[in-house]
Amino acid sequence: MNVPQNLEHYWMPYTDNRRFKKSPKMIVSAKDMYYTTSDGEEVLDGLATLWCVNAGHCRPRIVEAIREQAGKLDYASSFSLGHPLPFQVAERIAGLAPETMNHVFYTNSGSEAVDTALKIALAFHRLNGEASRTKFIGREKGYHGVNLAGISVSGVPANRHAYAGALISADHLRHTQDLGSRAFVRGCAESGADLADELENRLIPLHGAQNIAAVIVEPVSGAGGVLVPPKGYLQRLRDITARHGILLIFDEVITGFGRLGTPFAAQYFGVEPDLMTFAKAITSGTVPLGGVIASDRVYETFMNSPGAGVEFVHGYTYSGHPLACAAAMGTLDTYAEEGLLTRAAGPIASAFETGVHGLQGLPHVIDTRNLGLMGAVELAPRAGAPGARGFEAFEKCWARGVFVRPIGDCLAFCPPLIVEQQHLDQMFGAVSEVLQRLD
Ligand code: PXG
Ligand code: PLP
Repeated sequence: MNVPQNLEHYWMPYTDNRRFKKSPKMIVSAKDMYYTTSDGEEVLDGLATLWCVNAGHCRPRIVEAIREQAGKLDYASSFSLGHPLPFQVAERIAGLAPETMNHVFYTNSGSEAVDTALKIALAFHRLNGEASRTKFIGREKGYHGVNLAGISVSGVPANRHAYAGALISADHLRHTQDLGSRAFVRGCAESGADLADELENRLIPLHGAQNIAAVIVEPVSGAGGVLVPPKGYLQRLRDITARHGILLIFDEVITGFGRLGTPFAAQYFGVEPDLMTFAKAITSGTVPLGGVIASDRVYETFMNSPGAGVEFVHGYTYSGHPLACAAAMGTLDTYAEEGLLTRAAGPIASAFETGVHGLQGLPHVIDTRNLGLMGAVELAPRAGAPGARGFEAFEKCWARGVFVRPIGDCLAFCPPLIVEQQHLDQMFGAVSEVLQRLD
């Protein structure tokens, strides 16, 4: 296989470059549930790569849609011009989204989707004569991408510290994890909805509702370690935000497009936010595409704004890119034809749950958790070396031909939605063998 000799010029994202370049893990091709490495080994993709390849790799309809589009209309801008595909994709997304959420603004990534949603919230309040609503509320352990506004609302400490002076105004709810009373829970915990009351009891009195633009949360935290909300928690956030004129944003970059067995997590939980972000699985990871879905109320506020001209002063060169939209069409076709958006509500999700919780009792395991087709096992950290045990477990799983993601001392599982029992057996079998022998 063709492995580049010179690795120096690529400054790799979110990577220990020095470590990687000493011993590179190089993927050269992929099909369905598996990668092939430069050594010719097959590796099971246990994380839909980065929580996005929901249809599996190199699926024919998606490949064909991209190929065909590249030769037909390679690029056209969406700034005061149009081309058909983004309209068609938006109609399909609106058809999948909750009833009152019908308007799609495109970005190229989840990070851009988050910044876009926050800007929509600010501009929305200004149009309503409430320009003092500029503060955002995020949540500890939340991940909202890497742009400056996104890391301001995010609650992963390592992503924020180096940029502290440049963050926008935000405060944070507590996260919902409690290893004391809610470890090894299957799905949503019965207790803990009252954690949402902190918004009304502490944060709103502290900052003043009239100064708060929006609350942003992932329905299920992903990159923070797969934290599943307690029953009723998200509904309570909805009730409180509505009472105080605060917008609620669901960051569905991971949960969107079938991860919980419904098109969006909003439907799984039966809670309608004002704005939802998406990215990743809209194209099954094939071509960068993200966006924000706005409720009718939010969209109409912009469309009814006084005067003529651009209603929302925002947009990316590649918003609604033809290749990305073609990939989205191929992806949505694949999801529809194979019933993938509901698969995580069926028997395979029960088998996944059994697999995740089957790790309980193995050495170092302090929690197992799951919802739909996302889950995690958490290991006790080594004294003085947080994350070391998790990273070693990840490397040993990779050596056994299974890719799962280390998040500190957690291993996260998020397989493509085409996953079958034999893949679950392979994945949890490898993890179990590794954990049994780990220091
Ligand atoms: N919001 C959420 C909820 C995400 O999970 C983003 C925004 C940002 O999307 P982009 O496309 O800009 O990366 C994400 C992305 C990890 C990991 O550590 C997770 C993500 C990205 C990279 C690493 O598991 N999620
Ligand atoms: N920087 C410069 C100099 C630009 O001209 C542009 C876009 O025209 C951007 C940044 C933003 O790029 P994008 O629209 O791809 O986000």
